Amino acid sequence: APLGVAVIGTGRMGSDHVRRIDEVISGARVAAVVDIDGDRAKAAADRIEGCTAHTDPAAAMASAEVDAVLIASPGPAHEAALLEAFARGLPVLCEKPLAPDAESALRVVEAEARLGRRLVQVGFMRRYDAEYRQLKELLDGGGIGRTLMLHCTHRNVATPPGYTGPMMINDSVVHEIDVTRWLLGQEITAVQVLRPAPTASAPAGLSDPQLVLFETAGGAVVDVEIFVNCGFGYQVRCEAVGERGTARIGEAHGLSVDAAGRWGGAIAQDFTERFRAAYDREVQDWVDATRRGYTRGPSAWDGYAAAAVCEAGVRAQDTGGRTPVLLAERPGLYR
Ligand code: ISE
Repeated sequence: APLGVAVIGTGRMGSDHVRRIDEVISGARVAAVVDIDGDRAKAAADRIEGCTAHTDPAAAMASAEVDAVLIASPGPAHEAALLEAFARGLPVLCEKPLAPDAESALRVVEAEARLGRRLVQVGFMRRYDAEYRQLKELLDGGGIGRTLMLHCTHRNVATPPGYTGPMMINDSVVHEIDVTRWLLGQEITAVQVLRPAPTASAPAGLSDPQLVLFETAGGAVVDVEIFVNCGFGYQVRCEAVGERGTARIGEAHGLSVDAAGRWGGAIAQDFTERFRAAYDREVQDWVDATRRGYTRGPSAWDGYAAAAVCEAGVRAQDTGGRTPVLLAERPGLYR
């Protein structure tokens, strides 16, 4: 029988995942949807045969039709939903952030460690992007020698109303935090943030762009340009500089047209477009592993470590200083 998934939260990511499970993924079906807005939950459920609508995550998880949970509600609601899923032994794909701060993320890690087995995969979907996987394979295979530096670019077209400086770290740079830890296999030990005079396109009070610097346990240095009102497109790039060469991703532009005396192509406008295939692969891989009875991919520890680096990053934005990252001890489950 297909895996019955409860999708919690029917906002931008949640409704995209409902569509994905319904139309793209094999071996799973949307058995329940949850939203604090009952009308919105019902509207989503009505489009899918045999899908029930709920306003309370616990009620959805209690359904006999539900075998696994996809959490796509706002970050502050994640911890309670995760602990409920643990209590029922239900596997979870949890959108980032695992939890909004390091302290609550560590509580989730400790709760899962007490269970003694992994139930959580965190939604760091770049690990499923074809280009990032190629880069990881190259670095792991020693193709360019030891990695000395990463140069990363992360640009968004524009920010929605209410967007704040800390969100540049917590919502956006968090992906480079995960990518750095994953590509290098090293923890991030310190963060600094430099702020050029802001673009006139940024809303008043938002210091945009920023240059975020990481140091890693193995002595690598990583720079991240985060520019969330660049105006022209969604761009994510990464160049690894090794002892014997360099490697770049994020420059593939698909269709290129030469006409009327010009060459060029289109730039993606947002992450659902740029990372569509990565999201598909991520959710399919979660479904496949879950049906076979195990959990793999980015772990709760990865979610916690990212939250700890984000906290240091937000402090570094405020102080302008070099801010060390202090991590708790890694439980044996994640070694
Ligand atoms: C958004 O929350 C994401 O997760 C995207 O992947 C990221 O690129 C974007 O900057 C964030 O706002």
